[in-house]
Parts: sequence; structure tokens; C-alpha cells
Amino acid sequence: MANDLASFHKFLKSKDCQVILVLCGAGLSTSSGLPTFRGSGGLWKNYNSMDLATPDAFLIDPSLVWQFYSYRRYCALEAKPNEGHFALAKLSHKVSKCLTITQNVDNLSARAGHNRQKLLELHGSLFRLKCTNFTCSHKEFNEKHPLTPALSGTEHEFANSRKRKAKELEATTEVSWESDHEPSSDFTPIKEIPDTELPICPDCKDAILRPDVVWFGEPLPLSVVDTVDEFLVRNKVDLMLVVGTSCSVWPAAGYVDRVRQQGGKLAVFNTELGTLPDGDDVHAWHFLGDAAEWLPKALAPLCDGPEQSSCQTNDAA
Ligand code: BJW
Repeated sequence: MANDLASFHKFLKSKDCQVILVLCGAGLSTSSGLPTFRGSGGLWKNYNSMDLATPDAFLIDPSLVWQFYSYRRYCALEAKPNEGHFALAKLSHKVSKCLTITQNVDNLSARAGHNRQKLLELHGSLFRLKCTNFTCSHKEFNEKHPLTPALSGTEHEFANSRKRKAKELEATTEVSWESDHEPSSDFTPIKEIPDTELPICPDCKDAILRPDVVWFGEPLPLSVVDTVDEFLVRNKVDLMLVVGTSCSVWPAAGYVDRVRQQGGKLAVFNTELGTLPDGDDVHAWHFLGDAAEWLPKALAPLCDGPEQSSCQTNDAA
């Protein structure tokens, strides 16, 4: 059912579509200018983002990992939600039984006005900080940049923006910008920042803060996992939107299987085919291309105009 908007709209408007679950990944934010994790976007100064998003990396080199996250925070603050975020935000206000699970930590769904009670940040947020001292429960929401004077200068990956543009061009055209005789190592230098100059916990004043994100091997926030479980136990999901995710990280990917097992239908919004765990379903809708372009079109019957679906339109989750 590749790109079959007509049959998707028919289902959205039918009585069979009462409960909607949305799973979002990095591809939702690419047209806002934020990179994905896997593939050509997932490098920062020649480090693989996946290697830096680990508790071990932070334990070994908190200065390096903080500079990576300071850069990510800056990019997310500069970015603007795109039409995909806005379409999902509208959906969250129009459809009573819907829940969005985002793996993204960029805060763009919240900034697009998504109903906060129906938005779960499965992998945390770049803008929440928590103390690394196990005996301290300090947590804060903080959008300041830079977080400390030592973290200034982390705004740009490259020393000059022309090279960054060249890297982006390379990612889209597969042309190597090194063939232009540009040096490939012209990154802004990585500093060695002592712990005392990294963000320090204002409560215990003893330990450094870390981004409140979920790194590999770490448990997900219990309240979030419980909320998803409760939603899946209480409701039979009729439709799951799988948006801009490689479905390669668990437990997020497992939610797709759970919906499949319940007999729910899937709609995949991705620039690539073959991203669903255990292969793509022939019965799923595949909207191949930029999620920011497809989502407003696909969700129009629920989000735009006077047309109403059988889905109720109040905000009680
Ligand atoms: C577009 C597009 C456009 C591009 N439009 N589309 C069961 C089986 C096997 C392994 C495990 C298992 N359970 C747990 C594990 C281990 C592990 C895991 O999943 N490993 C896998 C590699 C196999 N999971 C964990 O460790 C999790 N923890 C856990 O399970 O704990 C259990 C526990 C219990 C009790 C005690 C202790 C432990 C934690 C996972 C945390 C993931 N964290 C990260 C980093 C977050 C912080 C940060 O942002 O820095 O989350 S990793 C990274 O991957 C990030 C993302 O949220 C996540 C998913 O990536 P996503 O969003 O799918 O991005 P990409 O790049 O992979 O894909 C982008 C997609 O978009 C692509 O498909 C493109 O085609 C597409 N796209 N442009 C539409 N314009």
C-alpha cells in the first residue's frame, strides 16, 4: 500500500480507527536540520554519536561527552519544529485516544504545541539535567546555552560554516567534499574541560550534572514505560504511525510488534523502505519520503477543516 493516501484517509475516517499510537524517531526532525543517529548524519567531529551516547563514554571522558551534548542542545535550540511536528501536535488535540512516544530528545514536539499529556519522551530530553550522584535527586529543566563558560564555543562542529555546508551537501549528493582539496580535520577543537568547569549540581555541589537522556544499557524512565504499557493494555491500538525511526532500538521497536500482535494497522513514514522490525508488512501503509511533507497530507482528514473522523475530539487521554 505504498503511498496510498486515499485508502489511508478512508481508514482514518472510518469507525475502525479509534485509537492511534505514534512512535517517532530522528527522521521526524531531519527537515528541522537535526541529524539522525545512523547513517551519514550520525558523526560528530569524526566520533560516532552512538559511541558518545553511552554511560561508559561519559564515565571515561565527561568533558568530551558534555561538548557533544552542548553542541546538540545548541542545534536543537536553534532548530524550529517542522510541519510534521505540527501535524502530530494537531492530532494530539483532535483525537481523544492517541499517544505519541518520541525517541527524540530535541523538545521539538513540545515546542510544536503537542498535547503534553499525550507526549512521552522515551529517551529523555537534552534540556533536562540530573545529578550524577546516586544519593542526590536533583533534576532541572534548563535551556541556557552555554551551560558553563567552559562549554562556550561548542556551537559549531566545524571552524567555518562553509565546511559544514559541504558536509551536508556530501550527505545528500554522495560527492566527497575532500575532492575539493579541503582539509577534513578542520573541526572546532575539542577542549579538555576539568570537571569543576562542567555543569555542577546546585544541590549537592559535589557532583557534575549530566543530560537526562537514556544511554545504551540504561533503563528507561519507569513512569514512561508504565504509561505506554497501561495505554496498550487498556486500548486496542487501531493504527500506529511509525515516523522517521530505524526501529533498531529496544524497547521502542517492540511496541511495533505489540501493535501488530493486537491486530493494529501500521503506517510508516520514512525515506527508506524496510525499517520495521521483522520486515515491512505488505498490509502497512508506506509513505516513502520526508515525514515533514507526508504527515500534514496524511493526517489532514483528522487535523484540517470541518471533516471529522469517528475518533472523538476531546483531550481526555
Ligand atoms: C527519515 C527522514 C525524513 C531520515 N523523514 N524519515 C532487546 C533486544 C536486543 C537488544 C536490546 C533489547 N533490549 C534492550 C536492548 C539493548 C539496547 C538496544 O536496543 N540495542 C540495540 C542496538 C539492539 N537498548 C537499550 O539499551 C535501552 N535500555 C534498555 O533496554 O534497558 C533495559 C534495562 C533494564 C533495567 C536495568 C538496566 C537496563 C536504552 C536505549 C537508549 C537509546 N538511546 C539513544 C540515545 C539517546 C540520547 C541522545 O539522543 O543522545 O536514543 S541511541 C539513539 O537511537 C537515540 C534514538 O532515540 C534511538 C533510535 O534512533 P532513531 O530515532 O530510530 O534514529 P536512526 O538514526 O536510527 O533512524 C532514523 C530514521 O529516520 C531512518 O530510518 C531514516 O531512514 C529515517 N529518516 N530522514 C522520514 N526526512
